[in-house]
Amino acid sequence: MSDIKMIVPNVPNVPWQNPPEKFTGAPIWRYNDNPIVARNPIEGVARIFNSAVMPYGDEFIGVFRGEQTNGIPCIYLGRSKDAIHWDFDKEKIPFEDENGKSFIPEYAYDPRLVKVEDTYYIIWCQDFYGAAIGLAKTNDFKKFVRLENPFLPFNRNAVLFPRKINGNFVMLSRPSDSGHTPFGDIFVSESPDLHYWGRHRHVMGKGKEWWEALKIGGGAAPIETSVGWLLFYHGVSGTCNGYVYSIGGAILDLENPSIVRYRCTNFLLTPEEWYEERGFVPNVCFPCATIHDPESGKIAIYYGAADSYVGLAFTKFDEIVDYIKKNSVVNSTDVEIGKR
Ligand code: BMA
Repeated sequence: MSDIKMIVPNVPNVPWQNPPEKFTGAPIWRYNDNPIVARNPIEGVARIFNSAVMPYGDEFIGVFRGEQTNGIPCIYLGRSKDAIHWDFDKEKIPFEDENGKSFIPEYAYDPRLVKVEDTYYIIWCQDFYGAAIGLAKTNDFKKFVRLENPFLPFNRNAVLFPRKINGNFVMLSRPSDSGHTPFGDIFVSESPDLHYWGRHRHVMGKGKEWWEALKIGGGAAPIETSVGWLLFYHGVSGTCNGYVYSIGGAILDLENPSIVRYRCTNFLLTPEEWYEERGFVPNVCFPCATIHDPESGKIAIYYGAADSYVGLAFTKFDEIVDYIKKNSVVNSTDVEIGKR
């Protein structure tokens, strides 16, 4: 019996498929019937990928990046009984601002969905005189109130922690430029009220291993555990044939997440299957969410595949933590407080 645990509510109906007999790398395996969302899922939407899901009541709900047939990404709501088969709304999420005025972002991509206390937050990338982070809240998935942009441009990748730390909301983000940024480290910022953000700290930079040697970015919302915040993030290799996105794993300090306790030197999952290697943008595994159950230790990881599909992979909590710890290499900028 393992003495480490996830400090999260039970989700007994977490989607699951048993592991293969053995692994050559990390103990993480793909769902046999991947991809779980195929092309042309809704009228007017050519591809759904880089999307985030979570339990909602006895079922599941999610925010999905849908690339419309004009090529512009928007966020759509989806619901599912088993977290594998999804029904999508035909219309984009109808945000409104804090005065009740309709707000439809010009474009919106890579949404994350995180519950803090009793409220659900959607975090995504949108235009703010350049690519920046958008933020909205909902309590019922009917009314979606868009809040102030948390950060200045350019920043295209952010995810909120699922609880306040020392009384503040906490967000990971990756400052960047407006395009396909050839650099990028993960930073953490705090806010007492989701309007004013500060106390910015560096969390971790690109790795020295080649799979994450170009840039990194936050992925799924960190999972609170007795060893720290378990983070599945993306690491990018800049090859002569374009970027390759893999899934990495790290564990951040519980009370001070700018400190990296463990960081796996190997990728956990890298493009290997046809739906990861072939698509609108080949060679992309881009994690955006997990569904996890502390009782069984099951973790389901949702990731975008080749900017074309949604993929699902599984791991066991104690095995993945063990793998990350055994293969951990942290450098001086990982373990410092991240303030200069
Ligand atoms: C990143 C983001 C992601 C995308 C990835 C690969 O910069 O735009 O949405 O999945 O590139 O194209």
